[in-house]
Amino acid sequence: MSRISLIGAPVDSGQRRRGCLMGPIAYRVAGIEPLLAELGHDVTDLGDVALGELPQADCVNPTVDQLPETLGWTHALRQRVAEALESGTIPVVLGGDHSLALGTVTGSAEHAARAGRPLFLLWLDAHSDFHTPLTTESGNLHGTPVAYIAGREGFDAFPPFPLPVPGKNICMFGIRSVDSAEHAALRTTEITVNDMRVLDERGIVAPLREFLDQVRSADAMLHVSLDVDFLDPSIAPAVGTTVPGGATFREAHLVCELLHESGLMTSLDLVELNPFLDERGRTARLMVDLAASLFGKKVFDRPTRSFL
Ligand code: 6HN
Ligand code: MN
Ligand code: MN
Ligand code: MN
Repeated sequence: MSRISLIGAPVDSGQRRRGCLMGPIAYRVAGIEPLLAELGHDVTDLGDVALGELPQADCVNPTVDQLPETLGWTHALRQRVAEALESGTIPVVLGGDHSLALGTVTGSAEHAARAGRPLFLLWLDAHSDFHTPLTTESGNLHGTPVAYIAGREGFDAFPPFPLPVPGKNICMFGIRSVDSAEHAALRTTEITVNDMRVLDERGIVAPLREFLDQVRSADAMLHVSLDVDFLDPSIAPAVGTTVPGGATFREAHLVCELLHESGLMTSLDLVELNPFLDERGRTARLMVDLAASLFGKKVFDRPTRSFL
């Protein structure tokens, strides 16, 4: 049994296509709270985080869009996630676009530093989100959180990241769209980039086990960030940045089931759902089902663990 805090994060400032602000409501309508409670968890919905007063902010790169809004969300979500962890619960953040991870992972890092434990990051996404505000071409800040978390330069407008996460603690799955500036920067790091080619060749189990073994032996906290576009657009159309060739229904569930069996996840983001682009709620429902898998839903209870 886990204690879970649902945190609504109607963040829409990290990109220019409106709609992600409806994400938290869609997850609630799709029944995330009763589904997790049915699995035996103690679930509290903390409601939506409000965007406080906006800071004054400017960036030398004029294409950067909605910087004050994103800074405001970063501040508010950092606090909320740190508080949820402090109170002994697992924060499950209902997004909102991926710029919200600038705040949620900061909150996790702050808590990990206080607890004296390392932080690991699992990034499930079509994109590497490794731009800085100086390298982004689109100006959309949802393409930047991993760079901030890893301590890259270029985030002068943001509060310094509490304790940058070393590249060897960061693992990406599902990657199939990386801009050239991101590619060049990623090559200088120890971040594990499991692109779709790796999944095609090795499957998802072996590389995920390698990563989780490291988390376990480091007695670390683990933040998981799940972007809708990790999934193939044929099963998850409700996202503004679809890329063909994504994870299948079973690959995605398997990742979630294995994560649950590991017992290692300490915080979770569900991001980039744009309900305005959905087909009769199917993407929202799939994301909620994946969250259920992450918290122990399975078809059949095996007498022995299949993974560990
Ligand atoms: N996401 N690399 C592209 C850009 O605009 O910087 C796409 C970013 C997608 C962001 O996956 O959350
Ligand atoms: Mn917007
Ligand atoms: Mn993303
Ligand atoms: Mn993405």
